[in-house]
Amino acid sequence: MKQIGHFIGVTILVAILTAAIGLGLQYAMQNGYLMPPLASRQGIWVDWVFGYHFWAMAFLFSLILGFMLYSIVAFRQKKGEDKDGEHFEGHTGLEITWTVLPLMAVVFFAYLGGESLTNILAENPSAMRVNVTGRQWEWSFDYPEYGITSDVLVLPVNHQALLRLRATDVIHSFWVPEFRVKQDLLPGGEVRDLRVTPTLIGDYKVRCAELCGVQHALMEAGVQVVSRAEFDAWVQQKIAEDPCKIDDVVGCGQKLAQENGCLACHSIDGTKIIGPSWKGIYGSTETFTDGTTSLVDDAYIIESIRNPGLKIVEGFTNAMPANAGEKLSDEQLQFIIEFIKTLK
Ligand code: HEC
Ligand SMILES: [Cu+2]
Repeated sequence: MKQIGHFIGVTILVAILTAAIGLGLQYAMQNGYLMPPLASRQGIWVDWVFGYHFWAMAFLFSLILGFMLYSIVAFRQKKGEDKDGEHFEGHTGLEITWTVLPLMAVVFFAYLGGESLTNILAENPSAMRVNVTGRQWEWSFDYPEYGITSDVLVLPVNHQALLRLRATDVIHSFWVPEFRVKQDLLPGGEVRDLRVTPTLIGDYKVRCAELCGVQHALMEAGVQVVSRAEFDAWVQQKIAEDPCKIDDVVGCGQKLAQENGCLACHSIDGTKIIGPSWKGIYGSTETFTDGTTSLVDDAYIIESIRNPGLKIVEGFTNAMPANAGEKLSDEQLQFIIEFIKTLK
């Protein structure tokens, strides 16, 4: 009889703790203390699953804490009591309970996971495509439907974007916390898809969520969710100011160097980053690790881009990816050379 009393006591305690902690977590979640504001339709499903997880966490935490607190008080050592407590071994009913209940819980969460994944992957046939490239250590965004490229991801609100993700060097990961969803970018030509329907106008940040080298922590880009009208105006402006569309050879070279990630390793102001600065190199004489030298002219620059491992500039390592310039045509290489020539 006394046992039933203890059981009721501890059950009430666990229930109260679960309710208090669970409600606290729900409150914290809804008021932005646990996660940044929700800004995508896909994220609704992530938060939905999180909501259940918080209850599971509150319950399991309370189960341990409740039994512990209860035992500390109810079963504390009484005056004059100096023997060991009663010893028991095995309890079939208890063992069946703690096998079956967790099994049901796991199956329930598997159902929640499947349900939310189905909704997160739901395709909208009119989605806008954006090709996202991640490389050490920056992002670029191509809009094939408009022929524009940007280093900021601009998305119209309430319109599904189909992000087609790829990496050129190592594994990166696309993550905008407000969108909740996350997807790795793989090197080797494989493209991964991520669908995002932004729901909240505002400025966010995409950050790389996969350790990808020394400047991993700095691998960020702006994300702007704007109205449809603002998006259209942005596209028009991008087209109008594209130097490659208005025969500005030097400007186009600079843009290509930016878009192809060259400027992440090559400064234009003399600073040494991963690779040699481009300032003043055109017409100078370069010394290589094997002691040989070469004049920096068009042919040398083309060779350095097409076959970076051939000659390694003294003081540097063979860190330039062999495919750094794979997307560049011969004509585009010439634009980059024209740009390098201006960096005196
Ligand atoms: C991950 C860093 C990295 C990226 C990205 C990169 N490079 Fe390099 N680059 C280097 C390093 C390191 C060297 C020096 C070692 C060598 O000669 O290969 C170098 C050398 C060069 C040189 C010879 C410079 C000199 O002073 O002799 C040229 C030209 C060049 N890169 C052009 C480019 C272009 C164009 C791009 C973009 C399409 C690019 N690089 C992208 C790291 C990089
Ligand atoms: Cu990265």
